[in-house]
Amino acid sequence: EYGMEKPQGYSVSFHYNPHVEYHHFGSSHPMKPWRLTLTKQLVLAYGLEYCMELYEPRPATFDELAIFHDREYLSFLSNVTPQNAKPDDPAYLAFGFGGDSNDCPVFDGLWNYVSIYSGASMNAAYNLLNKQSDVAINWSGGLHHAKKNLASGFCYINDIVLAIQLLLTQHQRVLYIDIDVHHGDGVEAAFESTDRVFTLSYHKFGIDRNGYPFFPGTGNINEMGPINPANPGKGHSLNIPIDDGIDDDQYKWLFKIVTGAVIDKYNPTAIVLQSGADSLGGDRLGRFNLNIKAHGFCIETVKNYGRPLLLIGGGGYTPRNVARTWCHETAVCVGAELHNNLPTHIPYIQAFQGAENGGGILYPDLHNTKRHDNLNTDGKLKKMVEQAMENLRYIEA
Ligand code: TV1
Ligand code: CA
Ligand code: ZN
Repeated sequence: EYGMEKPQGYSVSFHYNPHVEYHHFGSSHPMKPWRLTLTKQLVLAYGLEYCMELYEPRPATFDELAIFHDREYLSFLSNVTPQNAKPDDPAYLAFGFGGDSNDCPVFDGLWNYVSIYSGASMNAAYNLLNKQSDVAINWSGGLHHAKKNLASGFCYINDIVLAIQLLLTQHQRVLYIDIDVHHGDGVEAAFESTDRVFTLSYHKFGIDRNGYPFFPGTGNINEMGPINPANPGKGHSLNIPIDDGIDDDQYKWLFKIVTGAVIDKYNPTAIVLQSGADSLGGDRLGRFNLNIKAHGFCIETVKNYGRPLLLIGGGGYTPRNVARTWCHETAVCVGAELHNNLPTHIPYIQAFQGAENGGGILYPDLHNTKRHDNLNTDGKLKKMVEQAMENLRYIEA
């Protein structure tokens, strides 16, 4: 509604099945699918649906998910319910369900939930393949920890791997970029034996005061894929480990220089960007101090390379700020600037109002050094960038 212009010949598609919203991991679980309801409400309130093509994708089928996942794992996942689950069944724990952390609970409609978010990522990938859009968005996806036979870190099906596999049918080199605060280990592992996918993850890395590593504990700067010289995937992963409290300027500098170097050297023909919103300041699980526009800067930077782009969600545990960020990033994709005052006629407006909820504006200040002191010095970050550049010696387009 305010100054939105769609650049000629440039198209954005939005892939969303609203049934994903009605699933619950359990009341105390930090993953809240209704953050997608909030996101959708903001996107609609700003009129962004008029600036892009909307799709309501069908759920993915068992056979479609089996392109990546083991059938035994999928059989278990498709049959398990809160009623029939046996938490002492060895298969239950071996497939990653329940356990002490209960990161991956069995809840009502689990199979429906995973097929919906996966179907949306696959539908988005097909849209890029058919050249129906230049940027395809699925905020319900981005579940980067799932392995072919293992649920991990709130992720059951790896929709990112499935989407990349589709892109590989036409693209020789696909770049995967992950700005979720957690390491994108599942995607990295899935493509460790190929040089046709390069994975780049920015994340918090380190041991906490309680002695536990920040989840999943992998992704140090020296982890760059297999070291066996016979493996073509050698050197085709780059990990950027970051400490607590990184600020906007540091992150933007780091992202621009490292991502730019990877795109220049690897020269991908398609890019998949996981935009986990748990890297924002004030996230319930995250440790960074980023503001919404710094997070969005990463999307804009990648978009400006003009390659087919699949933009997907991921983590994000302070729902009102997840919604703000993904609404802003949808606007970045269509080239719109949004009014800072939120439209007041929208459902769930209370979730954004009051000083503690961001004062009814789209861009509240999330930089909150009281929660996470900045342990990243410019000197340390500079050294890390030097090391990252050194790691890129394996790739030459
Ligand atoms: C049930 C109820 C589960 C409350 C899990 C936070 C909960 C967490 C819960 C939680 C929680 C994690 C670990 C511990 C490894 C385990 C979507 C040593 C308040 C992409 C996944 C983080 C992040 C998993 C997913 C992590 C993503 N943190 N309350 N669990 N064991 N698990 O640390 O990357 O964002 O926290
Ligand atoms: Ca990451
Ligand atoms: Zn995360």
